Amino acid sequence: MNNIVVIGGDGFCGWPTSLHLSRRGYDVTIVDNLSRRRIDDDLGAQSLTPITTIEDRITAWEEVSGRTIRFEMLDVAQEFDRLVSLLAELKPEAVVHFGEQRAAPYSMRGLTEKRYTVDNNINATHNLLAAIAGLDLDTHVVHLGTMGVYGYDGDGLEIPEGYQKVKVTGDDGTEFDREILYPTNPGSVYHMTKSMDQLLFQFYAKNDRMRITDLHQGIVWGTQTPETKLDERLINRFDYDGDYGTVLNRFLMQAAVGHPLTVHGTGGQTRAFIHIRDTVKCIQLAIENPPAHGDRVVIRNQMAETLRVRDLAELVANMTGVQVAYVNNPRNEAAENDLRVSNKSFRDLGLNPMTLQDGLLEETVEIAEKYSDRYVPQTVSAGSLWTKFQKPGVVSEV
Ligand code: NAD
Ligand code: USQ
Repeated sequence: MNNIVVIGGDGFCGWPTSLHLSRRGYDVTIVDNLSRRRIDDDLGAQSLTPITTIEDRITAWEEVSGRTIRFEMLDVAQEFDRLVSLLAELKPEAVVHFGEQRAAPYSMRGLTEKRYTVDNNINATHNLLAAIAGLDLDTHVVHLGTMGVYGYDGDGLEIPEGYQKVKVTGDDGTEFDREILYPTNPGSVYHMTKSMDQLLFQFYAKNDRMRITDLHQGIVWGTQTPETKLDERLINRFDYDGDYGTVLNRFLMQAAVGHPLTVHGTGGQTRAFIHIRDTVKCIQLAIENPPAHGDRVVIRNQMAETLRVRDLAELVANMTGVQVAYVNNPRNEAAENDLRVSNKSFRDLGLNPMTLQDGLLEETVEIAEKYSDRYVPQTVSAGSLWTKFQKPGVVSEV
């Protein structure tokens, strides 16, 4: 079986993906600069679950599975020559690219974080594409994009998988049919970098006939996969802090320690969700179903279901008895939106994703409650305000 490089393979999605692929016989090399662990230290916000060092993770995996994963500490955005040498040596069948700064609130904290997010994410993506093109490799790039590139001002129109058919009216009234990238409408500097990534992919697919899959993923929830459960040293990370904690993980953690659930605004925001177990399956499906040479970028929507934030809060509150707090929204986003999304392409490849109803209880008991003694109350508040017009504070508790 061929080599697979997983950039960002020490992260929340990257680690379980690396194990999933390794277990299925792929020779996995993790490339990571461990920037995420450094940001944890800077923010004083560690994973709720006790993650071990990357070296210990890899040793544990070898002991448990008999399979070897190689690790290269490398900054894809900064160390271009080392990236080129590694790719020249491995000639990977695919590179899975998770290696970006991925928190919207972190990207809106201040000028330093905005600039870091743009520099890191755009350079990382472009360096990867330029390296593969320069080496003339036949490597398939599988990138983790986000549902957020589409924006959240939906009115019920089903969001297609990346491309939109449009009619353009010329000066003389003649109508032309076009298919364009679905117009992007990012809601944070982070989401903006994912929108910019799309253009980089479009160019390299066209110019260099590179095979590229861009996965527009919804919010990932859950912690463990069958592989990360095999040994406690393999445990995946679980973030609940105001920057990196995603909404459901935050609510589960808050419920476990009796903190009122922090619903932003009215909670009318509808978002797409997928469990980490399905994320890893989707990556394998994407690797095994590459585009043909000369194809445009294949865009797949990677999500299982859509939910409104206040309904999510109600679900968790009903299960645990915790209060719900409606807080001033620190973000600049639509107060209410509909969201209908096509996920036909993964369903056609056989994905039958799990839903919140299937996994919430396990997540509450086996993660949020089990590790609640590691909870640091100071890290819970969402400190990043999107604009000077946003105000912190609780509006009401129910
Ligand atoms: P994460 O922060 O846990 O992992 C990202 C990893 O990439 C970290 O280990 C980090 O050290 C590494 N990294 C960052 N910049 C790098 C660089 N320049 N060179 C080498 N390594 C670098 O994030 P995650 O939650 O695993 O997300 C992974 C990808 O999936 C991101 O691109 C994110 O945008 C996308 N995504 C995540 C979610 C989610 O809910 N977590 C949802 C949709 C899309
Ligand atoms: N929210 C609350 N209360 C909280 C936290 C969040 O009401 O305590 C709300 C937010 O205002 C937002 C929604 O929940 O309306 C989702 O927020 P989130 O932090 O869970 O997700 P988001 O910032 O969109 O980012 C996450 C990942 C990112 C990924 C994205 C997928 O961090 O990497 O790209 O989900 S998506 O949202 O589909 O674009």
